[in-house]
Amino acid sequence: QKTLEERIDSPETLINAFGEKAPAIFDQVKTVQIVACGTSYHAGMVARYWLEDIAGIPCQVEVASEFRYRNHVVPEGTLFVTISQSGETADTLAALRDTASPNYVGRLAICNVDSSSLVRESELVFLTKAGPEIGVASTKAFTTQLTGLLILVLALGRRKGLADSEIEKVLAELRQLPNLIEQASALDKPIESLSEAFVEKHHTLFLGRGVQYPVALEGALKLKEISYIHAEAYPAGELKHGPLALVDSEMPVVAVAPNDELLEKLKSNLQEVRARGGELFVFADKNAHVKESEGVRVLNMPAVPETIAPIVYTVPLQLLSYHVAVLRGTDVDQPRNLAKSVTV
Ligand code: F1P
Repeated sequence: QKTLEERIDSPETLINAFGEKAPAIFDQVKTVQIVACGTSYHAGMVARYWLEDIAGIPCQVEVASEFRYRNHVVPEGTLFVTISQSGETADTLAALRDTASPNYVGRLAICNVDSSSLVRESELVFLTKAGPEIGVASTKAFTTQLTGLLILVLALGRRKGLADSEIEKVLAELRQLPNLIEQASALDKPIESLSEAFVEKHHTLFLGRGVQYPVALEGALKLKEISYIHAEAYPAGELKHGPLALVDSEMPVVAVAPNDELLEKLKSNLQEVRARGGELFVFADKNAHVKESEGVRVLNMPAVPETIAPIVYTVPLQLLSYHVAVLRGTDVDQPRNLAKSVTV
């Protein structure tokens, strides 16, 4: 069986990743509706930034658990995309079964399990092939979902006139991904050392801007799921619209700020946190030379091309939650109250 890299080694082969009905359906797509739960929903939020930014295709994202509880105005030419590790999440399946409008031109499942209901009931499929997730909380499912979604963005974008040279650029970034994920994983020791600061805390705030906001949401979800620390994520600019009231020395704040421009924009938010005694943890590009100081700890990340940064920056956040959970003695693989697939 060919690997993904062999199947989609050039712009014209991207479409092969979605099955034989893809060319006819993709030609009709004017807009995309993404529906998913939990971690998979966060992957969909990242994809919205990519779809609008790279391919110029409008996109809506909604949690599957809400989708069927409101009436939808479905624009003509809507591609309905579900994302799910298991392919058995009841809310996601119910949303898929609620797509009778003729304005939906096709249903695409981005899924990890070939034999799942979601795959069976969708005319288009992208299999993430992440292998079985050992723990309940999705981890490698998320990074592979993002890879699949980026390929979708390129394939749809090409049909809307996105130049092959632009597509080649992103494909070249994607080829660097295994190496960059390895480099991010190699930061395990420094992340373990940072994790000690969270063990005794009851709350944590995650901040991100733009496409890193859903990554911050995912960081907060992982911390909640496996270490049972209350965590919230906000777009950095929202800090002053409420959450700042919560910040004191008992509230560690994690900022995901891959590049200089983002760091510059985040600076005033970070100062506000420091002024209130909140300890800051900045995950930034090592070339941004962010300095550690009193109350500011820095995780120096490898230099990462912009488009794939959300995929790479997810890894240290997952590792942070893992180490906090281990130190707190919780069961990382079987968190209390959670099930691998929520089928009710
Ligand atoms: C959705 C999900 C996971 C979460 C946990 C419960 O599952 O919310 O993101 O980590 O496993 O279910 P899925 O639809 O992606 O299988």
